[in-house]
Amino acid sequence: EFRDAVEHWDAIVIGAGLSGMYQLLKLRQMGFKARVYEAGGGVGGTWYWNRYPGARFDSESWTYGFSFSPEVLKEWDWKEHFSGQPENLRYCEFLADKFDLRRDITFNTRVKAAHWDDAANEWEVTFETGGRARARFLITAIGPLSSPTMPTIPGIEDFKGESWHTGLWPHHPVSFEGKRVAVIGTGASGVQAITEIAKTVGHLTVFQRTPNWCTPLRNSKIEPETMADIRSRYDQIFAQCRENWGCFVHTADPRHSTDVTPEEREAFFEKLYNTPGFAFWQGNFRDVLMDQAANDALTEFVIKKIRARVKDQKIADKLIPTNHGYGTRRVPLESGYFEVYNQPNVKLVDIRETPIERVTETGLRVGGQDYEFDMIIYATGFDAITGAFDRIDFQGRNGAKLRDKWADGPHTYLGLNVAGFPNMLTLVGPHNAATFCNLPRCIEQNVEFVSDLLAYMRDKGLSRIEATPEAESAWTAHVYDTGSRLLLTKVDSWMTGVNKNVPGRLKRTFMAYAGGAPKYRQKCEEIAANGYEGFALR
Ligand code: NA7
Repeated sequence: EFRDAVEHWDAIVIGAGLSGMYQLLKLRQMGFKARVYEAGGGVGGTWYWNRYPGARFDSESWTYGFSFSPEVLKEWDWKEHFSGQPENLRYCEFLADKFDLRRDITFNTRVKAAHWDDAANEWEVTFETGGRARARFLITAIGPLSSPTMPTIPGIEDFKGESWHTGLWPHHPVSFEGKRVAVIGTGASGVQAITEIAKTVGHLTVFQRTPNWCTPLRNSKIEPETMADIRSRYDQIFAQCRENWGCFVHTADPRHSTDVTPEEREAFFEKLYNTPGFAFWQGNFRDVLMDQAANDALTEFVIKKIRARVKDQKIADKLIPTNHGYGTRRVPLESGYFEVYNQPNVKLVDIRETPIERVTETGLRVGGQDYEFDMIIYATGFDAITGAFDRIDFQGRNGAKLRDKWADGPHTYLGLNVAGFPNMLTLVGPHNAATFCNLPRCIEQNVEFVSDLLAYMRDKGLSRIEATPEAESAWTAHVYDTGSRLLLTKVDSWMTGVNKNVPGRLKRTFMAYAGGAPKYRQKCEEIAANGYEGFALR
């Protein structure tokens, strides 16, 4: 008689990106029988999938690596201040080797459904490839930007040339030489890809719907002496990140922009514009992302920079955002992006003026005109933060679906658990501080909180945890309340949950948590110290 084999574990982790890898290590160290199921063929999550040309950190490499292991800090050398995808993936593989993680990971296995079995007090997970597994605890490590979305334009299947999505880039090399290439989308991925592709392409056409406020990355190599210096200061660097809102090394200036003269303000903006990384965004005057007038002044400064870098002012007009101020959407960092449009073999098409009508066998029909391409690149982003949850059929107590519960926006406690979904812990989930973070810094906090919680439950002989509806409502209200201070919650973006490619994502909500990582961590610590206040435990 055929019996469907069911694997049994103490804990199942979905995803082998950075959060899943660290969670696995912690569970193993704690003596839990844990298994990770991963859709991809290897570890690394974001760095496994996003192999598009130009993909790299916008976080300083030496603030991004894990801090939990002195050995890793000692053995791993960063070679660039903002390391590229191939090296970032090697880092993830180095971690997997170092801690022998792969023996507890099942690859090429995408989770289709996860249903809570109340009688058994455990989760049952079903895979797209067939088979099932069961565990007391279910930990999602599925990433905030892991569900790529395609445009809804007709004819995508008709195209006979090569076509790729930046977030699903192939493993083989892709050449642009002598080719006519189209890129659709100008978010952080599009900006990186366009800049790199323009170096070798035959002819490039960029289809832009909304321009973004890009500022310079200013990457450089790390010489061995510099790496030695960084290594000697790791404690101090991570301590500095811990105290920072988004766990970066750039801390907002305590002054308001009106505390100084216009000349001093201009000089400060100039200094930050010339500083590598997110300094200009995260290290600016404290009011520029909250106060409209302060934001307008900063925006004016960036407009001047764009105008100075783009030769044709009609093209500059198209590259300057008009529907949102600087820093109110995720700021793409660039390395020569604006200069790309000075190249004779690069064309910018504003699809707000001339919409893409359809994809054809040979290219795109735009504003009644046919463009021929050898390759179309979709840099159209992700169904952010809740999208990765929506593609799994999560069902909690009484068959309640997570998709339905979050239809109008997320409801969570700390972005880590959902009322009605016992024993499910959501690393980097919606309304978690990790959504606005130099990620590994917040991943460490999330994973350590969850690990301590499981250890506590084991010590006390407890087998079920679930947020109370009251705690969940209070947290959700707090998330919206904190968010309301920021200009970015008044703008359409993946942070406010707007994605015109996804049905039901047209209304603005708020997917992130804007109170900052230090406040979030403190809140988590208080809750733990009070016996996991806000959770019902039994
Ligand atoms: P983003 O930031 O969501 O950018 C997607 C881009 O694609 C953006 O410019 C979109 O324009 C554009 N887009 C999306 N759909 C369409 C259609 N249908 N037609 C034309 N243009 C479209 O994703 P990224 O991958 O760049 O970056 C995601 C994050 O990854 C990034 O913030 C980093 O944190 C890492 P829109 O603005 O919607 O008008």
